Amino acid sequence: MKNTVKPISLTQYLVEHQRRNGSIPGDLRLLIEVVARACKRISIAVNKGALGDVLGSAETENVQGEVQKKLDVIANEVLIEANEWGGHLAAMASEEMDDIHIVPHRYPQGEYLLLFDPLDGSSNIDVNVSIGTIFSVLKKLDNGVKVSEADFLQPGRQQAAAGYCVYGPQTTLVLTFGDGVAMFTLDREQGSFMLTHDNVRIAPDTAEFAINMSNKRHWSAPMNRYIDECLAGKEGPRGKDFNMRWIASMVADVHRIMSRGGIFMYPWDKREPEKAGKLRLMYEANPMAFLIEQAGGAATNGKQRILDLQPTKLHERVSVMLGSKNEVDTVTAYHREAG
Ligand code: P6P
Repeated sequence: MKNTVKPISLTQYLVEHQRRNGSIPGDLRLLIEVVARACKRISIAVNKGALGDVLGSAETENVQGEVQKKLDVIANEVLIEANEWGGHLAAMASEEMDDIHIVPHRYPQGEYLLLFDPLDGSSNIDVNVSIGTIFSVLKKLDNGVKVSEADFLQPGRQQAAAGYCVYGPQTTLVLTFGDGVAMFTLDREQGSFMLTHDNVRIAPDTAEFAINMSNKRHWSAPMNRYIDECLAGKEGPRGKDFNMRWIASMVADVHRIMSRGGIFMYPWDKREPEKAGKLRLMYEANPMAFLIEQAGGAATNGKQRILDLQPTKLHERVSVMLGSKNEVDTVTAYHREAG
């Protein structure tokens, strides 16, 4: 993707965007700037690597039953501490915390809810592969009742904003407020995120798929049908060869799709049939689906639009197929045909 914009700062972008579109009220602008500053701090911690005693296991487990990495815990604490005093939030929810974190009474409460996976792909941390922070912003229900988990259980189409920050060769923040997608690259000399891409668009067709092929024997028939056709290449029903990528860090795989198209899939499989999928709806699939749709792509769970799913639990999981629209439509059609 070539850089086609004047590199203005994130702050200038947010002010000008609000002046132009009115889609970023003051508290939302403050929230995004605070999250961006937290991502800068996380990027610094991530970049220390072995020099900063931040690698390895924290010897604790999260609500998912996953062993937490030290950086998972650090990133979570950075986001909580950065966001609880500003008066823009009522509460937060994180992949790393069982329950919601209500803004303490010593601080003013705002109308927004912030959900995040503080460090997605953390199995890649110790081997120096790109990881990232994913976040989603909802508005508290206007019901005059004290904020609770019920306020968070809104379909993804209700999001006020969503984004991720990928900690890779560059630290890049990708944002949407529901009127397009913009990318900001961290200028470490200035310490500022600078606009490097605006109105990001994903091509509707692609020849690149991302899936963990080692799970193939556990997939459903339509999932196997779609991948088998991709693998059959030019001589097969798709009439073209496909390439494959799998970074095992959703943020990095999605960023590649944002940058050059593609389709990412983490489908249901029969190892744990009671689970809809591996990825989490509220703070992984919903924010990524919002961004992908805003860039002209599509995102389904194989049957329905992800952004239309009505959550029932804070940490519920979902099957995910997202990226170039025509490919997502094809794999979704196969699932629907299979019933
Ligand atoms: P697997 C990372 O743990 C994550 O939640 C996503 O970022 C990533 O796409 C997926 O899991 C990788 O899962 O089973 O391939 O290790």
